[in-house]
Amino acid sequence: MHPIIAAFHQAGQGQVFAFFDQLSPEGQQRLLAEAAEVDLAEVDRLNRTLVSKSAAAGIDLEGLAPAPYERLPQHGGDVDAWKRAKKAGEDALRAGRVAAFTVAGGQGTRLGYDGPKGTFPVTPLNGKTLFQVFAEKIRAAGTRYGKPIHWFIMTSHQNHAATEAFFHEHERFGLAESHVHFFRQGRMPAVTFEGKIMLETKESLALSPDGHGGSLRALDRSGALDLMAREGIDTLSYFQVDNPLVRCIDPSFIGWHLLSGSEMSSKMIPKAYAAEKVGHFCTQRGKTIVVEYSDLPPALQAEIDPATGKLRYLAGSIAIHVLSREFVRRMAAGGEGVALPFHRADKKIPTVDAAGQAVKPEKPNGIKFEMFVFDALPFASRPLVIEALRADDFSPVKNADGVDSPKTCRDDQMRQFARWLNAHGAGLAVDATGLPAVPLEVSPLFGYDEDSFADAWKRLSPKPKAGPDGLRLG
Ligand code: UD2
Repeated sequence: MHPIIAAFHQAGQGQVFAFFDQLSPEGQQRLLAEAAEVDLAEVDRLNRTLVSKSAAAGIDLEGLAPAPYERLPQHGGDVDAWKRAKKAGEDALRAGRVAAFTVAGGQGTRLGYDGPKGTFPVTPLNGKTLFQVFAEKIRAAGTRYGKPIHWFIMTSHQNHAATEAFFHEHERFGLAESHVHFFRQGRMPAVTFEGKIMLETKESLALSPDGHGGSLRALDRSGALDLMAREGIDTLSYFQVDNPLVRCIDPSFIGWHLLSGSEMSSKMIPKAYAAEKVGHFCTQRGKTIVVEYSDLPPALQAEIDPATGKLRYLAGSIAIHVLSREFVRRMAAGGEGVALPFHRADKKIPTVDAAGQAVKPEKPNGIKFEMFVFDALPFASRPLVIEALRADDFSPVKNADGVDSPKTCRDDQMRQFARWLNAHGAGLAVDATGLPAVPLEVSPLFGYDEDSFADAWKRLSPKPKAGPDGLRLG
């Protein structure tokens, strides 16, 4: 018997090869290759901790409290400390110590978009894609600090080839080939409620991406960390693919991280309302943790802090982090007690029945396992949370309509452009929410944040005026 098949039988997972004898030689090779990706000991551990009924416990709330964070100067933060942070971040950028890192392994399922999410058009007038917006921000920041910035992009098996092809087709939006790096995240097998690894077809496993937390081991496995070390990069600016407002390269944030000797730092924004779908920065037993919206009981989410009259668990996690390279390496290596936990999600998983016929389930029939990057926080020394402005950092595209949709995101981009312009006397008419009366778009290559915009605007002569069709800059 093939050693992989024998190992699966020994682990009680022999069902994976139930149809093996009926497969073509190619089909057999495919199944064996996928099976070789599976860490049977890890699956066994997950079966004991997450799948078995006795293991199904709620989240541990003991000693949970809101995490402290560094306030912005305009909200009472230390003005000089923010200035020092910005300077330190700019120095690190000039020294080429910082790389950008995007997790882009997810599919745009909720958005109903077929294709890598980064290829979705988002800007209000030119319809630039998410990837183009990030590429231009990164390119412009490299120019500003005199050092081209490396960009690492994590894809998944489903979208890797399409993502690479998209960048190739667009000549990486002007970034050098040597500075854009793609690598795939790992996969995990789905299991039944009895802990049996599931087949998707007779010749393939039901495999799915291992969550954005898989990015830490994927950075290591792909050689990205070694490349960074060779290039003198020790700091990663981490963001998600769905948020074009993000300051991909934020000197103040980078500087706060470096000056405080933190291994992992995060941005918070005050939650807009109790049920907003973001994580919560908390402390527990001396550690900083993020408790996901689906895990924090609604009563706690709605609790009011009598001292401020605001939500007690106000600090929302918007999935923007700075990570130290060697911290990522340590997390990836694992070892005694150092590992990201897996989370369980019960899902409808297309599979085959005992006769090998395709089954499309109507209710959840199995479990997927995912790791979350924020679960690295409790392992980091001196983790730091800093405040950010929603208007400058967060407007994701997640749903086809309603909140966090293409429309809300376009409007938020235009509000930001109007704010930048009006800060310099452009005199644009805006409504009570700051939305301009005419459409606007500022290219990141003109200005990608308040400072770079201000510099470009000062140089511009004559100053353009918005016509009835709006205004495009850059
Ligand atoms: C995430 C956070 C939430 C909040 C919100 C802000 C989790 C569990 N929740 O919610 O607290 O910060 O974002 O927008 O993270 N991805 C991969 N590989 C995977 C899975 C996801 O690369 O296997 C990427 C995906 O491409 C996207 C990001 O991770 O860039 C977030 O994924 P999501 O849409 O599943 O996260 P969401 O909106 O539930």
